Amino acid sequence: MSRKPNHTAPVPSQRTLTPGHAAKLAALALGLTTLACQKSPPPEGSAATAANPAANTAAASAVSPAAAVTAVAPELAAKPRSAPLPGTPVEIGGISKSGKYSARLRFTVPQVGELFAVDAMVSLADGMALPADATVAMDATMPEHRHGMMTDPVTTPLLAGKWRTEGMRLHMQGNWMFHVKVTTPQGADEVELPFVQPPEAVPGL
Ligand SMILES: [Cu+2]
Repeated sequence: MSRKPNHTAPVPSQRTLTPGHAAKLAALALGLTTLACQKSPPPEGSAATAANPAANTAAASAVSPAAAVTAVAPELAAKPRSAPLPGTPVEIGGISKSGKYSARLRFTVPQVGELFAVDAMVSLADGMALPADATVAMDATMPEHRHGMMTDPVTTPLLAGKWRTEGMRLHMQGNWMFHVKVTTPQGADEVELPFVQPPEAVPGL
């Protein structure tokens, strides 16, 4: 299944700039710096590996001290090479931090920067249905870069136990964390699911 970016709908990040959005834009500026650094990770052990981190750190620290954190782990830049390619349907799942809830996510691996949707199957950890008044929300962050998405995804119930989140957009390749936030009368809890966004496709490959 190929999901095209929606060119006609307004892009969420272009709405009125609230303080929250401004923070996200600042995070993007930070992210773009890192993206440029990670686009062509040199083979580990090569001479370029030793030279690049220093250059990256210098460039990053000109933007923000936080950006320097992203430049110190060249092994993380190599991980996306083994990730499923864009267009691949994937399913990831796990149990919430305090063990209350279970969430499984189904989506098609997006291109970097492509709007996509995620379907979430959420239940109690033992597989029993959530209470009818349960709410589910979805977010994604890059913990190593200390930023989230630039969009504000919207999650709506589809069927019993199933929710769909529209408006997800991973604007960088690399290590993301999906956060499925579940709230019921028994309490709020969060399922964290790691996902590696693969790099942009190389033309001709
Ligand atoms: Cu990032």
